[in-house]
Amino acid sequence: MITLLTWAVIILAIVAVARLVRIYELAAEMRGGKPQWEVTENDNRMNARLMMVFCIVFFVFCFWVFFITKDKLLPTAASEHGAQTDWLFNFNMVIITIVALITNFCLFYFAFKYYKGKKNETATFFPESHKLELIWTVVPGIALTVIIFLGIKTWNTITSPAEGESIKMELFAKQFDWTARYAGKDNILGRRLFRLITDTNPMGLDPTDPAGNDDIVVRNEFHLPKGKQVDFQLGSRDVIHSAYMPHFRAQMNCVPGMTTSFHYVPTITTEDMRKDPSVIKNVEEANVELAKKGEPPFEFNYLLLCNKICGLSHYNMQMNIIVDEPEAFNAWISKQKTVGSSMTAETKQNDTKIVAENK
Ligand SMILES: [Cu+2]
Repeated sequence: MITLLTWAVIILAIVAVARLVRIYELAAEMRGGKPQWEVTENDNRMNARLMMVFCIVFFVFCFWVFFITKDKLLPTAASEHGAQTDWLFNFNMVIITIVALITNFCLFYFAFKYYKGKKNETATFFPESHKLELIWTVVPGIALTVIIFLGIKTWNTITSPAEGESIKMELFAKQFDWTARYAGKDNILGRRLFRLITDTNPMGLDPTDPAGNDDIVVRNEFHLPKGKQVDFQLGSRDVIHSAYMPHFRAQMNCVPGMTTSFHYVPTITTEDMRKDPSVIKNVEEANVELAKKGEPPFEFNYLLLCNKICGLSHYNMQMNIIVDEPEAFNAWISKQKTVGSSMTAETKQNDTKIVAENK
């Protein structure tokens, strides 16, 4: 409420000043001063100087905003390719910043420098210059080619099928939660059939597929081993969702009726990431706010989020990811129940019947 009142006062003050200036102008004209539409040398000089003032204030403002918000950007990349995409992002930002500084400075500086028109002097007539056109075509052309080439090269390595040894797993989306499934000992994910989806078999896993027996289904959180390639297969039960794992710089759509994929190598364990200065700072800040509200403090966790607005509880669609050292990961996964051992006999029987009917 106070802020609303403050804004109202500021806006009214601006309006009042504008009206006062107008009254002053009209009064000056009535006293026989210069007509208000006449632009004098003084007016031009004033505007030229204001151009330079605006240019400097604008630049300072941009750098200040960047400086105060840089900690709010994503923390250190926690995957191998994440370091590459971050490098690309920074490379692009440096080029953009340099070009923006030069072009915007020129824009304001020339308005400042040439505010004074000289009598009997006309502007140079400059209809065409092939040299100039060649420069402004070739230079941005080369810059864009370099940027696009580096971008495509990185994109292709990230999105190409996983090569070599990898842990296969599936991230399955539905309104409004995630389920993670590991391919188990055989490293082959069992079949899913949408006709089998029921309350007791929410993913529609096919009990007649032997590859699915050793699969492991987990909810709430899933673990990943550090330094091992993880090959994700992504699916959706209802609408388009998007699996977004910001710390690993990974995002891929989950589309009903088709399978998409993404693979990456986690490089920092959850434990080590909690010691990262940028993470510590943000967690401390957040905990100060939580303490004010009397809520318990929280600890950093990697997240799987949904990044497609998929319905009412979209905002709540998240799952924690724990990156462990490989030994700890193996110990954790060996304790999880397989699909074969957790599916009830009744579900198995019903689903086997449905599969047979639909053959
Ligand atoms: Cu979603």
